[in-house]
Amino acid sequence: MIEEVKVTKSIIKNAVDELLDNLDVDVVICGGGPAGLTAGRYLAQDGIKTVLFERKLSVGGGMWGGGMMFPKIVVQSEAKGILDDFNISYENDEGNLVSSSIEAVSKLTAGCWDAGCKIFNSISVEDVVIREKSVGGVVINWTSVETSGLHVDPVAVKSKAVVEATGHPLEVCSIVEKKTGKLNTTTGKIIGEKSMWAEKAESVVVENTKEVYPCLYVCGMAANAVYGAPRMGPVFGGMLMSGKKAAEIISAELKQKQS
Ligand code: 48H
Repeated sequence: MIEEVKVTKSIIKNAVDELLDNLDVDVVICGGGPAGLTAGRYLAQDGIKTVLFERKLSVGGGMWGGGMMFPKIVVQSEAKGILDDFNISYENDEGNLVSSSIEAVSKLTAGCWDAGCKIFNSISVEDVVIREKSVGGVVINWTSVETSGLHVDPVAVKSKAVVEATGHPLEVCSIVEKKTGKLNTTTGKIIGEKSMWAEKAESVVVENTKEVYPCLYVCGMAANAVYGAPRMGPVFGGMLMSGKKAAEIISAELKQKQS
């Protein structure tokens, strides 16, 4: 029998239990765009306890809209293995792979979830936890608190590593730059995203995927923005490969620390 208060209790109890289970984890991913979702899948698949916080109701970031709202994305052939891992279909169009942005977001999300990465939506990362000279977690609040401008203190989540995957605004790096004054860039500061040059942007995004501050790893569009590289328009292979690389370096780092 469906009884309203029972429904209410089921929802609140299960949601709170899930959040409580994910307050002390191996990795926190900030942002559920293509890079964050890809990182989440490969980390969780490797047995690493991973949680992803997404500001909006829906994950997927800038992928839903394809290019100028034509719901197609281009993925270069180097990233074909990742499309295959997520069972995302594609057409080969003059050497580039073309997929539906709707199918791609849905399957990246399902792949991330099925691998065991916990995804929490409507939660914004508004700060980081700092221990000595490294990042030790994130500070979160409901997005609705942020958007309504309420003065409500946030809460903290502990993790061994944090992934900055907030895309163009690189919110986590901005906070760390402001509060610690030193990132692992040539200037110690955010260098800033450059104008479009797809070929160059895609060739450097994987290289720019690295530890930008102790225990803080940057991937996706944020990686090019922090290291002063160009944007690439609706080409998404670099986002997928960057997310995968972030997972690989963090996984190797955590295993080394454990041994
Ligand atoms: C929680 C947050 C916060 C926060 C933001 O923008 P995204 O899609 O980022 P990527 O790097 O996975 O992919 C970039 C790609 O979509 C893109 O924009 C490209 C390729 N542009 C090229 C061009 O030339 O323009 O996703 C970031 C996600 C979003 O869903 C945000 O809502 C979320 O992060 N987010 N989540 N806490 N503080 N800030």
